[in-house]
Amino acid sequence: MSEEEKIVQYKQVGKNNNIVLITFHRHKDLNAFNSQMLEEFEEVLLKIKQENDIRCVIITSEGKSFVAGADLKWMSTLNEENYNDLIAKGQVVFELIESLPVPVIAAVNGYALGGGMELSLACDIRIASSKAVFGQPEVTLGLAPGWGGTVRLPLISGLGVAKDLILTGRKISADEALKLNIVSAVYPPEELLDKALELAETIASNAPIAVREAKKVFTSTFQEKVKEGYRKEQDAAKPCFASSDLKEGIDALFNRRKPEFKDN
Ligand code: DAK
Repeated sequence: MSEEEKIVQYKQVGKNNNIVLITFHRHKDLNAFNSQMLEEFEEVLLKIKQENDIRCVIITSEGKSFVAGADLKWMSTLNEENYNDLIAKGQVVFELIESLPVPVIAAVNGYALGGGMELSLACDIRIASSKAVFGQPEVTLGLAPGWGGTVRLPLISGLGVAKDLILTGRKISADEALKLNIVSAVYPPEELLDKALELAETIASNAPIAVREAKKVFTSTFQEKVKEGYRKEQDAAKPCFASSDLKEGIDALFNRRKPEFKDN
């Protein structure tokens, strides 16, 4: 497959060519994560991990969606026997972001829902377009978050806000995400990428050893908490994948109707 055909594309940018810009190209499905996208993303992150000259990474997408979560068409093919393939891969890839030696900025251009919001939470810094929409709508589909949302969101926004967002499944605007400390700044859509680059250049101009060591302290301090949260999310997934409510939730979403959950 040529580079242009890939879902996850990347290039080196910036004054000294030492910033990596990763963009997702699965517009037709609003950049929802399927297994190919997760594989490609992992491959790119592993390449970056081995590079010594990179100083910062930016993750973004074009269009109206950053990442609309896990691919629900793919998810609806899973059950309590094989759901672990999905959960494990997403967890591993998002942990890889935290284990990169350089800072990662999420430039959230549009929908960041479910796994898409969790991706942004795994990044070191989040900035957003004024058109971005955040949310952890898993419970509205019959699921509990599975890619670190229950552990990273409370660390970032505080437990009360995390419980509000995860238990209601409500979507919030970029401005509300700013008020809730989920993002550091909100910009007009046409300025987002330039602002992300500006931020990346600031980081790239700082002492590389000091930046790497600072990030390493954050990662190692919270690593055990994240791993423990991941294990608990895996346990929480089992009854959800065994339930008929999950099928109902996904079917209702695709058919644009209200789900009728039966608690089984
Ligand atoms: N998966 C697959 N396709 C999706 C998608 C998704 N998450 N989101 C959107 N699409 C597709 C739509 O089906 C539609 O495809 P076509 O019908 O054109 O073929 C196309 O993208 C455009 O979507 P819409 O027509 O719906 O566009 P609208 O502008 O009307 O609405 C929307 C945009 C983002 C509000 C809406 O598409 C939407 O609500 N999408 C679902 C978003 C969502 O609920 N995301 C969270 C997914 S849950 C776990 C592991 C992982 C996870 C959880 C647990 N363990 C195993 C425990 C992760 C969970 C999630 O991420």
